[in-house]
Amino acid sequence: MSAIDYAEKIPNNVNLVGDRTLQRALEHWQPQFLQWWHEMGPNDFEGANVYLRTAVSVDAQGWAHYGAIRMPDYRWGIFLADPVAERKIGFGDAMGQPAWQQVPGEYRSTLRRLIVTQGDTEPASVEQQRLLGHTCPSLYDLRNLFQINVEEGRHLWAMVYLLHAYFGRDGREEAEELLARHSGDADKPRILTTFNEPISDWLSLYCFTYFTDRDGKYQLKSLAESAFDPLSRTCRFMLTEEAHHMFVGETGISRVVKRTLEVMKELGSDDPDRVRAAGAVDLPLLQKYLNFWCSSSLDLFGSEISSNSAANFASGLKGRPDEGQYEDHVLREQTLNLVTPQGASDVPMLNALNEVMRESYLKDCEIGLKRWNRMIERAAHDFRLSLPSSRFRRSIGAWAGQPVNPQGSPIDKALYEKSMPGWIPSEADKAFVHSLMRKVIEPGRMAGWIAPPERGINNLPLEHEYVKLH
Ligand code: BYC
Repeated sequence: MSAIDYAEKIPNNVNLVGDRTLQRALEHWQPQFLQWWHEMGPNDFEGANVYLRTAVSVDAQGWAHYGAIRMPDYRWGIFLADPVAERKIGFGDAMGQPAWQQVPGEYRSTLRRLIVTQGDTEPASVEQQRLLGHTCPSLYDLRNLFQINVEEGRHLWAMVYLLHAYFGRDGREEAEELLARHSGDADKPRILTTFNEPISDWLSLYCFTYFTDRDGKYQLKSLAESAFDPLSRTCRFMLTEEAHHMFVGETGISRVVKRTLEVMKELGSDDPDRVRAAGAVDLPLLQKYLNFWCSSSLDLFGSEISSNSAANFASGLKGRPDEGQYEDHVLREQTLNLVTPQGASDVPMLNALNEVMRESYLKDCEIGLKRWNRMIERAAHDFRLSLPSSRFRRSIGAWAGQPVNPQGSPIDKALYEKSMPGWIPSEADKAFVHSLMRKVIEPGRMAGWIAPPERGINNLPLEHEYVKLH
């Protein structure tokens, strides 16, 4: 028999070998995935040997297995966190009942849609980042980019497994569509707006991994609470990998701030023009990038008032991140006071859950801001970085299209439009940032606009050749 042994080829802990139909379905999809990776992934680096961590099992020994490999040989596997014995539904109207091992018929299309929306973001981000390798600030950063890319590919596998295993023919069709939509494509774009924005420079990459991957953390945490147990287990394992992506964002921005402060010290000036002339990112420019990616990512939580979020919670499909921290898991009696452009009103809590999640997300985002501001303060500068208001530059929800400044105050529409190039990167700002993006590939060296990281990967020295290009 010439049948491929998928138990060998696709590392998994879902007993693929015991389900021939599923095996065949994935056998059909795998070459399409590899073709997509070849066309839409970081394809100019297919011959490079990259020091990557690969998950070969879900336990502490196996989930971060390091070695130098070519990216097309990465072993994209299917891993679910270990089952929790006799797991019960932890929220909503069916609270306390056994978690579902199969999809209940009445929730089939909603659940499929949630999985497809989540799945769509994963290949989208790889597409967004596909050309960044050509302008890497160091081999260390290049390796981190590729680590993120292969793991987003694995997260796509995670969602495709669910579609194939639990949604029959519809699921298989959706899995094909996940490879047919493309980031920024005029005819077949990705589902969520942020994933159609170009990421054409590394400052954007650090902001994206800081803000957008953090949205991923919140969405995955809320899906990890799901009554649909296979989804819960998949998301729990994905979260272990997600942490590194946010680390790249947070440390990336820290290193930019550090380098800028060094340049300001050398110059004895905080004049943005002089900082730029010296080849660094002035702090007001960094603020604009934060404004752009934070406001875009805030849209990913959906509308402030959402009947979808109410239905998803009540039926047990999607909970709140870390549901266990709350006392009331049913929320039929609670309200939340929400301010919209129409004024303040009490909204049933179930309908306000997107906003609840957005608020806790923003608190999490503040942590990095505090760290960066402490660095600026220690260097004796008055400038402070800040998060834009959640009303600023929104495209989804109650504040969509409202002229509001980054501090959250409604302003005149003409003034709003005139001020926008001062709040988010203008064409000139982007051109300047692009001018800084020059490939640095000597082991241990860094581009002039970013400080070195504090340590290398997996206890290796910074000078290690993390990507062998030839
Ligand atoms: N852009 O009731 P509403 C990640 C649509 S990131 C375009 O307000 P709901 C990652 C919405 O679909 C995490 N459309 O919102 C990060 C709906 O359409 P229908 C991704 C949008 O449904 C970095 C309508 O507007 N995870 O993992 O409560 C790298 C009204 O919706 C947007 C998920 O998305 C938007 N921004 O919540 C790699 C989790 N927002 O139904 C990966 C799964 C809303 O009226 N998805 N719409 O036609 C969900 O939980 C929900 O779909 C959403 C929206 C949170 C996205």
